[in-house]
Amino acid sequence: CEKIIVMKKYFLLFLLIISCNNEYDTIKPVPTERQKIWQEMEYYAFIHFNMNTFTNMEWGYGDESPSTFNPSELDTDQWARTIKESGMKGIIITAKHHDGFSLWPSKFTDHSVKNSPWKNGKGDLIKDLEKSCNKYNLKLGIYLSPWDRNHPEYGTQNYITYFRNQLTELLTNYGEIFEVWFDGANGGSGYYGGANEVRKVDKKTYYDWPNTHKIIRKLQPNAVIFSDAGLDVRWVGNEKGYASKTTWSNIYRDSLYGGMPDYYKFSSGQEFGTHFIPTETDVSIRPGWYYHPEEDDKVKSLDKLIDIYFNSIGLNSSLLLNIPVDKRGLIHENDAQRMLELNQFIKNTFKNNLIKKSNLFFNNKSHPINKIVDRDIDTFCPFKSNENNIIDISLDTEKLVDVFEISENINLGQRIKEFIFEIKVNEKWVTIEKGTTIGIKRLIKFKPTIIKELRFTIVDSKDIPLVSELGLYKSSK
Ligand code: FUL
Repeated sequence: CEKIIVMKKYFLLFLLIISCNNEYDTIKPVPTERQKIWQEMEYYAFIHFNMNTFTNMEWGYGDESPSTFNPSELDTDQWARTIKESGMKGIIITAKHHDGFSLWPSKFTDHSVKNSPWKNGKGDLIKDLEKSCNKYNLKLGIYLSPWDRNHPEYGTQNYITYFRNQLTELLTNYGEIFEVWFDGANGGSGYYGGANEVRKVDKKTYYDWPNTHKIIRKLQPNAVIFSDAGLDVRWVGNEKGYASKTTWSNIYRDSLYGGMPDYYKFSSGQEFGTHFIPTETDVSIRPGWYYHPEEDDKVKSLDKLIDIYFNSIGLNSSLLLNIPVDKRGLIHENDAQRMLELNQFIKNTFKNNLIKKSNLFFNNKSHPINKIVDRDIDTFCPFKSNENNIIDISLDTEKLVDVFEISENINLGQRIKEFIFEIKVNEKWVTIEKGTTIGIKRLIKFKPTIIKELRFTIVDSKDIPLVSELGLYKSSK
């Protein structure tokens, strides 16, 4: 009889586990392991440094002589140190831009550093950068332009073989690569080995991307692939630093392709999209992607960068901030100063979550707040339905605040589609924001106000919403 009771107990426990799991079904699509790791990085650097740095161009034609590439004080340790001190987690380098010049001594072309005066042709900039990244504990990513205005065979199948050979070199000889970055600009006028003509390619079919992706998956299984169409990370749709207010990571991937003309229309993603492909917001700290001395006094202001931070990382996206390394081969003093200032702002603003000692009230009862201030995506508010879930928060004392943060557990699928955020001022509820999506992180900035009570209502959600993190801060600027 005891045996039966024990068996019954186990059976009931089993039923309970099943029913709990059913309550929080996975709502597909969900991130892969490599996307989860990438998404935690949030903020990392782009470096545009290549032939254009020396010709003062943005897009080289492809006829530049390798002898033009000649940095006087190139120091990748200075890049990595400055980037590390700026709170970024990695560096993506333009190994080859549209003009075709390669920053590593590729076996497959003479159009590279090996024919430049830099280090008497013995240099390998990607190797130097790999070492500096290791030294400063940063991840390394690779930008390899699919378009090549130098290569004589661009437009033919032989060029695709060349492109894949170069990709293989980059993914084999430089340690772990966290992101492979493919630009959408493709085909047009160029030098093309002296042909000096316009070459158009069919953007949908020419590159045969599925087979190139296979090479990446084989050589660097942990790397995320960026392009307009993913596979893993997609373009935010503009180069200004602003994600869309509505940002679903879900998208119908098969309807996208690199370089599609009206790509910006997809910035918001699609609620019922079949694939999970979060956006990456790429923007330069100066007007140009490459260094131009006349832009030394045009480094974006701290206020502008803060606004970009809130409108990228704060809108379910990552921030890829470009630093145009100068002709010396150094991050310019003006850029370095601004990068450090932004980091000070981020560190000081988010160091103290003022919500930590609050009373949390939802589902008609009080709950301990610890599980949603623990930075653990897998702990979340156990709501019961997908409509009108209200979270009431009462702070331990009145506080001056101006930033609200909320995250959902995207590991089980992005769900929230409509919310309202309110604060109580002089005994009256004031609506700060009526919004749509949340995703991995949403930051809401408002006028500094002294408050004791706040309320977050999830008006509508694809399924039971899983709010995993809340934060309240006073910005340091
Ligand atoms: C663009 C390129 O054409 C620019 O030169 C730059 O590399 C930027 C990040 O992507 O589409």
